[in-house]
Amino acid sequence: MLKKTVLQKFDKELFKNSVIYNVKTLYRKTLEEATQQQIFQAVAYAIKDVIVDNWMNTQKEYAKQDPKTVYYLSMEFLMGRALGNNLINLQAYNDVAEALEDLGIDINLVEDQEPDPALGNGGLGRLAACFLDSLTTMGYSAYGCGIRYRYGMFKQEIRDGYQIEVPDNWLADGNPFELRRPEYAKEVKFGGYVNVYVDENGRNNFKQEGYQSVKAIPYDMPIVGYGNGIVNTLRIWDAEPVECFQLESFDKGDYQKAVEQENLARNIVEVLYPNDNHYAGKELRLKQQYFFISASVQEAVEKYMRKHDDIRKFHEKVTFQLNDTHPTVAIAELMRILMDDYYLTWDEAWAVTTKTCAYTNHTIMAEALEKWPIELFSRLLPRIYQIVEEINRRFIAQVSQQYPGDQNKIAKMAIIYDGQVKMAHLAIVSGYSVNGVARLHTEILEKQELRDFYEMMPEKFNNKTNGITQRRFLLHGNPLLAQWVTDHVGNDWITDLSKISGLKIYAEDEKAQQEFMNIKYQNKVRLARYILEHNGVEVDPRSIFDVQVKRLHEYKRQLLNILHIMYLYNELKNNLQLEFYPRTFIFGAKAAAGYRNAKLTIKLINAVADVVNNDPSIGGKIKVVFIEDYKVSNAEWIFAAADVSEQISTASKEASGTGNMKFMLNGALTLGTMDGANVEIVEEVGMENTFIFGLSSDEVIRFENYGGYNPMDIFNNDPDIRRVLMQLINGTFAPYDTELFRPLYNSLLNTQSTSKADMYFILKDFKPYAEAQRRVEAAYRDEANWAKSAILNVACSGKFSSDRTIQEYVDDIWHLDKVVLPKRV
Ligand code: 26W
Repeated sequence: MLKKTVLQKFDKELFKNSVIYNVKTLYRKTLEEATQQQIFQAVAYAIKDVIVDNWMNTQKEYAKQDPKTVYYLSMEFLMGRALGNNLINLQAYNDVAEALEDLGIDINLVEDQEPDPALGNGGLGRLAACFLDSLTTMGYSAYGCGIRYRYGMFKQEIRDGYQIEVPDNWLADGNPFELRRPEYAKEVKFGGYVNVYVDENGRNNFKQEGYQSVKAIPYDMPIVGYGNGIVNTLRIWDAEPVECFQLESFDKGDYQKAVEQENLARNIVEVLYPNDNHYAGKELRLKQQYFFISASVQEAVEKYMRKHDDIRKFHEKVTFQLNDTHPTVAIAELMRILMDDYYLTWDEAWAVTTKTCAYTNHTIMAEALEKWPIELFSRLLPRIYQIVEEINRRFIAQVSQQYPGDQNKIAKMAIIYDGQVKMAHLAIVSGYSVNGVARLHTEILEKQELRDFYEMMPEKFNNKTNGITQRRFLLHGNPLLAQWVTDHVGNDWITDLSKISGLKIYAEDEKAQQEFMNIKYQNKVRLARYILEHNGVEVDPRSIFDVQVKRLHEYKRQLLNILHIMYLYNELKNNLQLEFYPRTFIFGAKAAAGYRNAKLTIKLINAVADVVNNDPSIGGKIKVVFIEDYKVSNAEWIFAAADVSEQISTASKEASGTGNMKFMLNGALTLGTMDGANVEIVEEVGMENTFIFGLSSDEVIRFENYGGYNPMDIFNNDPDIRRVLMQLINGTFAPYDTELFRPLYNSLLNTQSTSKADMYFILKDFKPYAEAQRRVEAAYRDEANWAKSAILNVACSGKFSSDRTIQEYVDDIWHLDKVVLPKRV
């Protein structure tokens, strides 16, 4: 087997032998006979061998140093591929690439064999992945806790311009990096009823009876820190039926129950809910939540008690970060364990719980708020519901005391109200910290959405502006630019992104500008090749690459982008001599499977692409490309190749955004609204190096509070906009079905029973957007000045490292101890 010295001081021959050995023992093949997938597996196992040594060593050191640990509780971890990232963080990427080359193997092809684990929807899940990378690189003890979904986010295929969802069987070939840990299995109980017994000490004992249960089995994935030998753990839980077949007591009832329990186990981790920002209230989803939370909290408590004897001091060694409200049952589960298993009093348990749990809010979209019907919640989690009821009862008493006679306060703030359990209220009341994910977002929480809570407990509220890991999104995703940055400012930026500001002095340097533009060009060529291979569309790498990649949602306004493209196309057709800098508009987005307008927007983008890309009269000046199956792996290439970063959400709606930061780091200029973290991007790089347009969040909120605006006024008064809108319903882009895009037209103009017309202010912001787009074109024509702005974007991106974000979480919320491994000989 491979020795651990291999990557500490890379031994090429040892590594090559290890790959050959693995192909032999895993597949009974030689390298020449092995398939690409088998070679990937063999390489992954060779690397895992090294990682496991570091992993054991880290955990041993943690046991010795006993640092405080954060458990990042999240329904989603959008990790992306592991192999390349692990090699980067082991500082072995180039060595391994060379060794593979010796064997006649292209590392890119090997990396491309790995399924891209998509156990997440979008921003929230990817943030969790960046945080684990930063926590580990910075030497903090951390667990990510989540669900090992059998099927992750669906794969997207585009057929006839429509999105088709294809199951993502990411485990089909096995996952070489994971470790099954059956010795840490936990039982999780659902349903039944709660009985109270008085025990011999006169204590009330609460016992859940008549329940169904599943066995939670953890699978551990290593999280490799950059260059520090530290390996943390992402622990994702699989479900198996509990073995309960006792043949003697085998009667009809037991058989029924056994089958039901088996079905429960099979269903619970089957699939990730592909909804982003939309709460659907499905029972299975609540089961998923309690399943992974109960298992994770049980394990956290047991692990603590293996080394300590006083559960009352749990919070001194452990903190739980709730990634949005999805894991909020952790609060009641911890209370349950402390009271029912460790016999703490309510007050003692509450003292521990409220010092352990902290909550991050990721959205203010009303339709995303989790509110479980009491009937469902109490039926599924009877003991947990009792505890939530008691938390609510005590909280309401407190509100009544502080605001005597103010029923309205109770109506607005209660945890249980109107037949519903409000998870955000539970998280705020029971946690010691509530944070938003960008300055503007936190301000909106404090002043609007959570105002009553902020007034009552201002000390809990704080902001943690999101960040991204430069290791994946520059060092791995854009090796050419990464090398160029290192050549100019040294390589400290890899673990301290503030150092990238050293690039500022090169912004006006002509040679640097040319080098930068050349790198961008090469990355555009790489992406163009990908687009040709995957979409069959030829795009010109000399054109402006204008990119919008993110989940498809009305508030993100992909519709604004495509309507503007229709407008540009009209302008060009009107005047074929128009001075027009060639533009490639690139989209990538998955729509929730049941989200009609989102799916129709994908169809519209593809329909416009069909017409525009095939109209010889415009001489290829506009190309529209919809990249199928946008995911972490192709995202890395897309960011690297972008000139323009479209961040055009309706102001106040995008909590932060993190794609915006990835574009900036890769030297794209932001075209955006003053929303989310865009505000802070502008603050860092300067308004003059961005293209900002549109309503401010205050203006949007004012419109919303005073009944909106009338988009018909714009329709009536603006012939350009009117023409574009008419093209939605006159068959310009769907001659075979002129009514096809009617729902989009209606969403902009018709006051329907369910929603306001143009809820997202697309028509209101249309002309300001078009004007900003004209500024983009003018700016791009001045290549030197564009290069200067692009370099400044890279140079000013330091704040947006998730290392900075994590350090703020550590300083203000978690108070973790930094671990340094002793040097190994
Ligand atoms: C219950 C259904 C559901 C599913 C996912 C509701 C809400 C969500 C997420 C909270 C949505 C989400 O991913 N929000 C995004 O979080 C990112 C990380 O903080 C932010 O950068 C994005 O602005 C925000 O939309």
